[in-house]
Amino acid sequence: MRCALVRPAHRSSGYDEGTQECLGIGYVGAVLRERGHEVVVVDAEMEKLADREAFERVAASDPGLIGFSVMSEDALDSLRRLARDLREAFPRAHLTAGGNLPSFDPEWILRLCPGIDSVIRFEGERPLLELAERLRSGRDFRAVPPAASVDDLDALPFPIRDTLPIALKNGWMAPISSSRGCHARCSFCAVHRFNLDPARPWRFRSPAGVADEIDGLVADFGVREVNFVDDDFIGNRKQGQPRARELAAELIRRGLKVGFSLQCRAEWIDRATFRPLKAAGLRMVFFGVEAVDEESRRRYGKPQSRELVRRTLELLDELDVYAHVGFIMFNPWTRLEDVREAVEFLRDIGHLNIHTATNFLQLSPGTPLLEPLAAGGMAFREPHGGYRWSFADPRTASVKAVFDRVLWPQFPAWYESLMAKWSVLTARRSDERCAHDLRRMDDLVHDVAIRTLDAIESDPGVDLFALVRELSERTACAARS
Ligand code: B12
Ligand code: SF4
Repeated sequence: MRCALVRPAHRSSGYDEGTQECLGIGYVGAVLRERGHEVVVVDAEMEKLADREAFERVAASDPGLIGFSVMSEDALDSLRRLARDLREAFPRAHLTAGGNLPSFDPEWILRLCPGIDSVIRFEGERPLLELAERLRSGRDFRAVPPAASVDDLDALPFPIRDTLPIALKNGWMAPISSSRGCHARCSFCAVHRFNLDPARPWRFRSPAGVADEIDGLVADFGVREVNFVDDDFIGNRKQGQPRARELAAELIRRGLKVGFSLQCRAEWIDRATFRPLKAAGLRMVFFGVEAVDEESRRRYGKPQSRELVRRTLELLDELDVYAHVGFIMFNPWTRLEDVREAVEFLRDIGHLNIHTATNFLQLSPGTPLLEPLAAGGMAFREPHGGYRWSFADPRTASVKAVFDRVLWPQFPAWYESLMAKWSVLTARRSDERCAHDLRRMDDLVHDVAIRTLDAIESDPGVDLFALVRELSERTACAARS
């Protein structure tokens, strides 16, 4: 069967020029190809294709099965248009959609895109293959068995890498997935619900299999850096830390001089595991801090202590591994004192920046916190499909509005310096200039945050337009100097 796998273009967030490869398509495409189906990949997001161009690329492959990969509602406008036009041009083709959003909200996708025949929920390898086989042999597609998590990740073929050359040319690292799922149950994250095997919330590949895949990426594409997209690369102490150490040893044994980045929970970051990872090429670690005040930590289901955060950062610093932290500054119940406490803590650990200062709770379908908020009338679906929520305290809404208006215009410059610092880091030389620019912008964030909090705390009725104007002028001045 001729299959086209398509990532629709996303609504632009203004700074995400280009994007890394879509591994979801890579994995489902690999199982189709392995069983003799022809697969064409059209990544309209990565190639910045207009809908018409994406349509023409898909149409040129004369597909019998079209599968859309949809991560978030940002893809919905383009998905809707493509599905409509392809339905009209290929009335006999089967159109399906998979990925995070269709997995958690299949009815919404089917309602919004009447041209789509089916939705494949959760891990798509087995059901998409079954669908293609059924279509090829003229059997009823509705009898595809329900979704289940892949039990043996080592048995899956390596993802197809049709778009990797473009991603590498655009400066992206090769993504690689070495595990799926996570043991934790953070209420702002849907990963644990995407996993359908309660007995094994975190499934992992063997170190040898991962090293083989990296070996292939080096040999076939000249890859020098990979980004592990695992939600929690380490996963647990009993199996996950030894696995990480074995992988490090294997990469060193094979002489694979590949730099890599990963994300994991702070509680798994210890010297015994991270020293060997560093020796094997680890350059950057992302971990979530998310909140410091008691109430938010309780609501997020992420009770890690400040001591753990500090210890983790100290260790990464000692190992010369770049640390990147996630933080959710605003949620519906955030109080002014929580913002102040967070700003000072982040400043103290050196991670107060435009992103950590402005980031807010994002309610994707499947996220546990969405349910009580929607039921309590505090979260609403917007016409484009995303969710918006409201603050319990209007003063916090004012603080966020000021942060957004004053700090967001600086985001592109900050992001550019961050990326420059990151590429400088990966190239293993230090660049004082990037570091200086970033420090200066971080100081600016602190200044804006404290002035905003002081102004709104002392007078909740303060003229916000005047405050934004004053802070924007100061910020623009400081940014120019
Ligand atoms: C890399 C990544 C990105 C990349 C995009 C790369 C891409 N499209 O693949 C970037 C950085 C751009 C990104 C952005 C965002 N991301 Co993101 N991202 C990830 C991450 C870390 C890895 C994705 C991945 O490669 N996984 C490995 C592959 C194998 O799994 P998969 O993509 O789920 O694919 C499987 C199934 O979904 C399905 N499938 C996928 N495509 C298809 C297609 C068909 C036809 C079929 C049948 C099946 C199918 O089968 C695949 C194989 O089993 C995940 C976390 C994770 N580990 O999955 C978060 C994650 C998917 N992202 C998330 C979010 C929230 C976002 C953002 C909204 C964040 C933001 N606020 O900006 C944006 C939205 C992007 C957009 N504009 O739409 C959430 C989704 C929440 C949810 N509802 O489940 C996740 C789960 C992170 C998290 N812990 O919360 N992201
Ligand atoms: S936020 Fe991270 S640690 Fe928490 S459930 Fe999601 S993947 Fe796991």
